[in-house]
Amino acid sequence: MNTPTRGLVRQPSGAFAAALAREPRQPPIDLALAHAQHAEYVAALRTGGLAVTVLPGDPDLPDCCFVEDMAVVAGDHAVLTRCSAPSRSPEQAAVAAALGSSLDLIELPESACIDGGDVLRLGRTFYVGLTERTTGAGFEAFAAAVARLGYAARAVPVVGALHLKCHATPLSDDLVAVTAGFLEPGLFADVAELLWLPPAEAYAANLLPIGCDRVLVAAGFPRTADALDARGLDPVPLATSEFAAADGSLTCLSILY
Ligand code: CIR
Repeated sequence: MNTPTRGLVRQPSGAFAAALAREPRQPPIDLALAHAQHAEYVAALRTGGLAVTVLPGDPDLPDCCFVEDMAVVAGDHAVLTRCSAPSRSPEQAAVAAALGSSLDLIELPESACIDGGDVLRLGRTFYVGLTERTTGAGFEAFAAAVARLGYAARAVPVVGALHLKCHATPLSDDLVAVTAGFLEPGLFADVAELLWLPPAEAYAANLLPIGCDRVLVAAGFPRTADALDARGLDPVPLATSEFAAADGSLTCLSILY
């Protein structure tokens, strides 16, 4: 995995309390707390040495802080995804404009539905979760786009989660953190070692490596942090309660490249 040097994030919308959520939380999202947690996230990326561009939130786009879903970086290109949630499509313009200053942009056909949260890369292969957000047509279109850049793509059936990266996140090109019991055990076994995480802490399987063995992990999941530590990695716990309330976690909040 090439160590990223840049990050793109977007502040929570003033309407973040109206973000999509499969089971809306009571009490509702606390916007001030969301901003504070987001600021801590940005600070952690910067402490890790990343140059971070922070886009302002848009009061008309409740989910706009979840930039990951809008684009997937492949080398010096960014594939612009197509989010199947209609309220989210307009989030992409600002993300594309920011990435377009340093990356070549690739558009997918309108028939393709694919969220960045469903895409992870190990070396020259992208794994794409088939979920309620990413269709077979989305996978096919994405696979064709990255094939032209010299990458392979494999589809991964996912059940019981919004996105593939709810259950599996790469910690390096040859190590993937996976929640036990959620994905087919042999899925990455031919290309990467698996770091099994406890199902009781399933939310914390969404981890974000930021270089120098540092890994951002949701706060409050000690067994996951211990598993990282035992592996010689440096877990950096961050509070994510307000993003979790909108079905989001750590990777969702940035595009690192
Ligand atoms: C949504 O439902 O689209 C947002 N509320 C959450 C998106 C989370 N994104 C991600 O996991 N990549």
